[in-house]
Amino acid sequence: MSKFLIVSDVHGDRDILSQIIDKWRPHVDGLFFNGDSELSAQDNVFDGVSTVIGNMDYDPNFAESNTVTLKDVTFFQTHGHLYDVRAFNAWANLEKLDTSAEKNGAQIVLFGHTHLDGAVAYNNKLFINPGSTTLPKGPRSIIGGTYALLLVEQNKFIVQFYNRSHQLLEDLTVEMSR
Ligand SMILES: [Mn+2]
Repeated sequence: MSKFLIVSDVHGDRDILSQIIDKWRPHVDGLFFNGDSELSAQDNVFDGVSTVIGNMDYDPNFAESNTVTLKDVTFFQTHGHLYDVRAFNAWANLEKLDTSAEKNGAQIVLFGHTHLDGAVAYNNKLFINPGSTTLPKGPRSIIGGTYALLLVEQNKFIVQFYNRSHQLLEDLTVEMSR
């Protein structure tokens, strides 16, 4: 089994980002940050982390998107603002993301921007938004912020969501066959 950490939209909350990465780095096969850190791309919190630029980031050294293959899984990662992702219909407006993911041969699509956590299977891909650790929106904002882990098993993908105290939010787990 392989495991990947996915965090997004910390909006300057470097402490929680550094805490999450320190906690999970020894246990995962890849680390992703989906944009809107408001930090420098060279910040050492991003050592070994795949990052992208968000609409609130001003360091041009962040990539607009990344296609990364780790442990036989191909990820397409981007913030979402360049792909028409919007909060009001976050899970119904995935066409642009899907087209780019398809072109890049990705099975997993990682994004952020909406600050709404969730994972949805669409067009044979798994779309994952870890939510925001710091400025959560929507009905689950009462949780106070979320991030995600992707577990890749032989026949399925499992997405788990965690709160800022690193507690598993079991009810939010999403599975998709592989
Ligand atoms: Mn944001």
